[in-house]
Amino acid sequence: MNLNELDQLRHKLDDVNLQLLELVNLRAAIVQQIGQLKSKQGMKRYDPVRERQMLDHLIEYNNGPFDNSTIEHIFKEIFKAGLELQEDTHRKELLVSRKRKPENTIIDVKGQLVGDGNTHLVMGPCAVESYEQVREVAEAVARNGIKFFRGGAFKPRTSPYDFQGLGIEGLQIMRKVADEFDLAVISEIVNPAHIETALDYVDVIQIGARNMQNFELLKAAGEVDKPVLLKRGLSATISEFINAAEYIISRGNGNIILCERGIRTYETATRNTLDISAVPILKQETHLPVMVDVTHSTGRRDLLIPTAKAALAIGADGVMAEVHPDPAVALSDAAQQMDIPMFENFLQEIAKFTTSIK
Ligand SMILES: [Mn+2]
Repeated sequence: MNLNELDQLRHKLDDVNLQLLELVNLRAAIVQQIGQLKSKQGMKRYDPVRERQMLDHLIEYNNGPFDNSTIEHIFKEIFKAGLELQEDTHRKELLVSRKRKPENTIIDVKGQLVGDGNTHLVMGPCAVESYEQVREVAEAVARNGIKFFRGGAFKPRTSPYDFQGLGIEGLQIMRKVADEFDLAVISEIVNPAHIETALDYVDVIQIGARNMQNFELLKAAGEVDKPVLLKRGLSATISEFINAAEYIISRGNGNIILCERGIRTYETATRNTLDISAVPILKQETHLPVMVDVTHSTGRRDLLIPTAKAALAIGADGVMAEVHPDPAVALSDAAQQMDIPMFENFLQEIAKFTTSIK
């Protein structure tokens, strides 16, 4: 083959490519017309029987050199691209995505604007154990100008024999104490049937890591008009996390705060591995505020200050941590809760990294 012959063949190939391009786009235009007709008639767009017929027809006329399975593969890709073209472009973009809503979502919780660019701290005990225990922490939280008060009444624990929380009574204690100090209550709800009841007691419904894909719970939280703090699942990818939030917003409730709380990796030095880069990714991909739970992501008191600094430096809207009057006797997470002097030191240490804490 001389060079001239190669050039000629290449020219031929270029021409064929252009013909294919034209034909593929012609096919796409016809597919779009079919899609419009089908949607007018309320018919489903994907028709596997029709697709099978088209493939059989092609194979019948296939004279090679491609074998039938290759032809089938190539045309399946063309069919798929056509089907994707018919899909509503809006439906492909999630309601929580920045593409759908470029501006930040700001959530008003008793006058506190989460997502407004200021730092919001969420502090309180792991679990509600008694009125006195909760009150002691609330007093310290309020004294330090913090407005968000956390405390678990329902505790989904790894072992069924561990303390499971005080339930509704725990929510009642949280509300009573929060009202005394003018705090906003964040507490976890684990059962869709409890969402309605919780509205009387909490200002923010927390959905915990273990329930991130409890779809019935997500839907129930989506149907009420109450902000939701959604924690990332233990082994959830960022995409799964975002889709969990989509379950809530798709039911009408767009007041969602995302909370990175560490993921399970092979590392054992910390209880979980804090995925710090999840914060800017979530801020870029969604319009929702993002917080970081430094207690559960590390499981270590000595790491609370540096991880909180990192969270704020990387752009988190808030930090969550656990405070107990006497962590040594706490009924849950004894090893990682701060006592009150430690908590006050924590606030001083991170002060440089916070914008006005309100
Ligand atoms: Mn805890």
